[in-house]
Amino acid sequence: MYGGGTIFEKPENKDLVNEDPVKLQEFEDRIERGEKIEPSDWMPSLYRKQLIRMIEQHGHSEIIGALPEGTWITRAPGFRRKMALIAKVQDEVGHAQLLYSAAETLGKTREEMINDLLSGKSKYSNIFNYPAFTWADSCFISWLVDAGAIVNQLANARGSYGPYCRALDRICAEESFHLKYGHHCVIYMATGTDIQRKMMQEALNRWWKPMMHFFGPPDKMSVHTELLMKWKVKMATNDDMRNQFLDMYVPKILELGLEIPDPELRKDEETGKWHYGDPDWDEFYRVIRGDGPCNAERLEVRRIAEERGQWVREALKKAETAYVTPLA
Ligand code: FAQ
Repeated sequence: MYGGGTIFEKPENKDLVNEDPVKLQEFEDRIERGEKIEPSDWMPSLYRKQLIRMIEQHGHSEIIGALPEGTWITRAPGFRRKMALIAKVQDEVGHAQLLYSAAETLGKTREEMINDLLSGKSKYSNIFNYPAFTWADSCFISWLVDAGAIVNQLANARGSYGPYCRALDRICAEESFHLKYGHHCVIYMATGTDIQRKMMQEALNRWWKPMMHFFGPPDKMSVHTELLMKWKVKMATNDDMRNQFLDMYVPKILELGLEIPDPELRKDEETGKWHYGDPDWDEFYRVIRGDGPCNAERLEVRRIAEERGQWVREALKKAETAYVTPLA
């Protein structure tokens, strides 16, 4: 399914060998000084390539991420929950627009990005390939998946590429509302009837492993981290972000009387690091290669949306041309 070519190999640094060493040094000095790199600035082609990969994947994740929650709009329990969920799903799609625009500044067109998503060449977050069976699954996503996204995005918003950082600032502001909404939904379920509590616990059991995968493979298996951290595209390693998430959210989950489905989970107070059971990394790799429970369905829904929206894009193009054509 995945056709990305260099999957899971260290990115070849041959591009760097061909770069002008003086320009490369100036670029790295600017990053070291904490300056932002802007689209018209000189940058090594590998920096451009890596940013496109990461921002594009992030954009796809937002748009595909709207799907599992989106299926709950018609079934949300009550009008207020329905309105909030509609607004949240709209926000996620809006985040994709911001991210695609940021990636476009690096030279890849939106059409190319969408084509690469639909062909399976580009990735999107593992977690959105799991089904949202019950309302509690939707509550889990709104609280804890958004929480994970915020940990990652707050860190990377301090990174080096101006357009990505500015998009992340805006996204984080909106995500913090999602987090409050999601937390409220989970509190309501976890402090509700026996059936509601059971539903919430079952959702937590289903989503915990994909949530551990969400931050990426363990540092020792990560292929891009070293270079991306050097160039301040990533501002924390995968393990550090996972650890930060556990630090912040394990107490909040336990406070609600929910059980985390990992008997090995414990914090080493000396190192400040969490120890957790193997979340089955083989499953992670299978899912991101296209073989998860909902990969085919997610891409098919996107393909249909693309097909049905074609006439709108064509009409917009025609309207644009009509507008600039001088009257006879
Ligand atoms: N899923 O060397 P690393 C959201 C791939 S937004 C799929 O460690 P890297 C909002 C990785 O691409 C969620 N693939 O990679 C929302 C690479 O393969 P490649 C998305 C993954 O880039 C909430 C290979 O594994 N957020 O949720 C994943 O240094 C609620 C090796 O991995 C972002 O995209 C994964 N989880 O670190 C929406 C943030 N992890 O490309 C709706 C920006 C790794 O060589 C509802 N991205 N892979 O073929 C990042 O921060 C980084 O790209 C990481 C991965 C941390 C995700």
